[in-house]
This record gives sequence, structure tokens and C-alpha cells, in this order.
Amino acid sequence: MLAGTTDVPAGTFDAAGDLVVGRARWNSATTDQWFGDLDEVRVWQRVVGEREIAGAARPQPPSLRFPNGAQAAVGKPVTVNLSPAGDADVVAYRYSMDGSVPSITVRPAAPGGSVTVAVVPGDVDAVLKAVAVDRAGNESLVATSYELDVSARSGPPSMAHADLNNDGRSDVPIVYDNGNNETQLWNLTSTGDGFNTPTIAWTTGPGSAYPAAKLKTVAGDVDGDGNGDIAMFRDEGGGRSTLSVLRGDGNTYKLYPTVWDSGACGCSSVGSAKLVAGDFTGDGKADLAQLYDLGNATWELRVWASRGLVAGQPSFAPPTVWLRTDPGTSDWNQIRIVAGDVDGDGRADIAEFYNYPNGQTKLWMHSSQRDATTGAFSFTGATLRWDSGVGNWWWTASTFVCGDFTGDGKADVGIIYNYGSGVWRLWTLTGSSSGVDGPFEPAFRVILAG
Ligand SMILES: [Ca+2]
Ligand SMILES: [Ca+2]
Ligand SMILES: [Ca+2]
Ligand SMILES: [Ca+2]
Repeated sequence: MLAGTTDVPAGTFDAAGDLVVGRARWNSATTDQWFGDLDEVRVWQRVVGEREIAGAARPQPPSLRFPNGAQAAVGKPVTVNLSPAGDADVVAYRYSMDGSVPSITVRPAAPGGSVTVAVVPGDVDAVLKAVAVDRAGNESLVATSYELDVSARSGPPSMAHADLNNDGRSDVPIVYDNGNNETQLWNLTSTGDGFNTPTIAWTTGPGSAYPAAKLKTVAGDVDGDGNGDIAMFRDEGGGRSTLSVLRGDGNTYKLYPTVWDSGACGCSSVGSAKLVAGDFTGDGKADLAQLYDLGNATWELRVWASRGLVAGQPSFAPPTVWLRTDPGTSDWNQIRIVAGDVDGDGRADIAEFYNYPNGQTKLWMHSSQRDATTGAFSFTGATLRWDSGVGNWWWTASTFVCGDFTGDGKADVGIIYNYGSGVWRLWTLTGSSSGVDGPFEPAFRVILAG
């Protein structure tokens, strides 16, 4: 479509005749249509060099805006809006908060759209750097925001489960298998009543030693700094596994490989383990627990208690068994577990969802307890806390979660239920008005609908 016509100032072009856009010239004749989109046409009155052409193909640097103000504090998220500076085909933005080359990726809902992300300053000098990326993969020059007014860290670190950005609200990290042995970590951060646009916060790159198929991962703040970290058990074959940690800074992650190794015991197959994280010991640092299948309808709960950072590295005490069931009592295959301090004593507990025939699901709790004499930790046997009834809760459509989704400081147990056709709802099981001893009641919230 012709946007307009205008006379060329005399002397600008030493040429006669019309300027034609969208056709080629061949043998002094106009031929062939241009295939593709033209979102921007520029005309030079001279020959342009390769660098200038490459520069012209770049999108404009994104504009950066702080909708809630540019006041920030170290370790606390601040909301930033990234929008294209006039380019309609911007399909992604990359950014960083630590002065490094922008590498955290976030995509607008549609090309040329803007996105809102929450970023976390790591120190008082933190600056936001961002680039826009167009459909052809051209990156803009870096836009740098010096507007952020960052004050020193204040307040205690967040204790909310899987809170990636230290704002007191639980978030959802997603481990994504991008193919070719590339594993990506997507951060889905809560706004309190919804979620920010997901960011690709970390990636292994193709051909990595951390293919998603070999991993079991869980989020928890293992060093207690308020930013959620990711623990990764990797299957090494032959019943051996190793543990690596991705330490989060609220924006991206740093890999600490092999902080624990089961050795060739044949007793630590990743495929036999269901994994959760929670502060089971109550010291402010997230610990790891595996529900480990021992066969013959019996299992045990193994706990790796965090020692925080030792010589700058995430460190865990050797695993110990906190609960073991009698053979024949409980089928590992019918269980999914989540962790959170549901009874409010400061130590995370284990919520066990058990699948019964005919659409029935029950919630059994195992509370963390400590022997007053020996100081040894363990989990209690099962206490029934919720029963869906027969025909009311289909296991296969359920994803079980635990976290303080509302930010009120109390853990909520939740079930994300898949209704099909891209509709997912999060049901939260909260204590009744009579307190934590009461039955759980489903409260319903849509988290994704498409
Ligand atoms: Ca959060
Ligand atoms: Ca942390
Ligand atoms: Ca702990
Ligand atoms: Ca507890």
C-alpha cells in the first residue's frame, strides 16, 4: 500500500523518473514482485557500506519504563516494561541486571508487543541492560537504564516456597526440554493475582551434559538468601545419581555442578525418586527430600539437609531416612508429594496425595518433627487431611503444588487441574476457619485459560 508521495528536493538525486519499491529491475525493465513484508523502507542518495546496511537492519533499542516508579532495593523485584521503539516485528527482548551481555529472554504475546517483567537488583549499582530482537534474529544495540534508584537491602529474606525473586510470593520455575540436549529454565513469577510474562532465565545451550530427560529438578532457597534456587538430581546410570545446584539471583541462575554424588551404591536411581524441597529442619534454608521406591509397595523419605554455602558452594549433609513404610502398605506409583509448612511450626511438612480407584484422591500429611532428647528429625506417619470422595477427583488431570500463592505467609496446598482445551485451574486447599486441624476446602482460581 502506498503510504504517501512527496517531492524530492532539487539536487538530492541525480536521477529522473519514479522511485519504485517492491519490484526488481532487469534489462532496463521492471520485473518480479517483491515477496515478503516491508515494514520499513529507507532510501539513500549514495552507496551505503556493509556495516551501515547491517546497522539499518537492526531493530531500535527497546524503551524501558518503570510503571511503578524507579525506586528499588537490593534483592527486591521492581517491575519494568520493555517496549519496541517503533519496530513492528520485535519478537523478543533480552536483558540482564548484573552488567553482563543481555541473555535472559522474554517474548511479547504478539510481534511488536511490549512485555512487563520483574527484575531484581543485585547491588546498589545495578543497571538494567536490554536489547530488542526482530523476527530475522537481528539484535538492537543495548539500551541501558540508569534511572533505577537502588537502595540497600532491607528486611529478612523471603521464606515463601519457590519464591524466585524474593518478593514473598511463590513462583513457578519450569524446566523445558528444548531438544538437542538443551535444557532451559523458564521463570514464571507471580504478581499476586496472576503471573508476569515467562522469561527464559537460564539455558544450557545445545549438546549439554544436563539433558532434561536425565534430570529431576526442584526449586527451593537452599542458601537462604531469599532467591529461589534449583536443585537438579541427574541420573548417572546403574542406580547412581549426582546433585547439582543452580543458584538464583532473582533474574538468572549460576550452575554449581556435582555438590553431592551417591557413588556406585546402586541405591539412588533418579527414576525411583519423587523430589520435593522445603525447609524441613526450620533453619531458613531449603532442604531436599526424595520419596524413594523400595519395591514391594514400600518407600522411604530421604532428606538432604542444607548446610547453606560452604566455601562459597551450596552444600548438603549426607542424606538420612526420616520415614520408612512397612512393605505392602503404600504403593509408590500412586503417590505424589509436595512440601510446605502447613501446620505453621516453622518446619516444612510433606503432603502426600494418594490415588485411589474410581476418581478418588486423598491427602495424607507427614509433619516434620524433632526428638527433644536426640535432636533427630523425622516425619510422622500419615494423617488424613482431605478426601475428595469417589468419582470427584481424577488423578491423571492433576498437578499438585504447594506454596504461599497469596503472600499471606502461610503455605497453601494446591492442585492444578487440567480441564482440557487449554483450560487449567488452580484449586487451593486452605485450612477451615477452625484452624489447621480442619478439613481442606478447594478454593478455585483460573491460572491459565486459552
Ligand atoms: Ca516471587
Ligand atoms: Ca537462594
Ligand atoms: Ca533447612
Ligand atoms: Ca511443619
